[in-house]
Amino acid sequence: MTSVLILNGPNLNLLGQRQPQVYGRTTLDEVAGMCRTAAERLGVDIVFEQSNHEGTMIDLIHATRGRHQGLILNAGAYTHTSIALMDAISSSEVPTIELHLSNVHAREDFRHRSYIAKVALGVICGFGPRGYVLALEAMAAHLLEDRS
Ligand code: CA2
Repeated sequence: MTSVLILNGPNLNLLGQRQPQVYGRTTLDEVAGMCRTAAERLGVDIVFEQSNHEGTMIDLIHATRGRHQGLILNAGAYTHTSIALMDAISSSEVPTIELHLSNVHAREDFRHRSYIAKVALGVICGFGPRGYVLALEAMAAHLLEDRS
């Protein structure tokens, strides 16, 4: 079955526990549950991961080769800084959707730059946890449906 890796970056393990005014009250475990329900409906397998470490994220992206057909990536603050993550996505050639809970374009200037967007199929931001489901729907459509 088509498999999608959903990878979350630094500090996202704190989701629902701190700064609810910015990131809401839904925990990352609850987001994972929403993704599992959506994946079942869409007919794709998912693996849901989180790491606070750039190198671990790079290893997980390298390991998509032969295992996962798509990557949904909320790289957290590494989005705005990491050429290394950008290079990992390019070298793995895995179709990638960049995802953010918040609307990064309505926030500080330093969040407007994304190295991930340069190598992504597309970007979804500003829809909170629902963005994960939207990203899965977009990825399933890209991988499973006629793209003409
Ligand atoms: O909006 C997003 O999803 C972000 O990727 C979240 C990152 C931020 O650096 C990006 O600019 C946008 C921050 C993740 C921090 O997550 C926390 C969650 C709850 C409490 C504290 C931090």
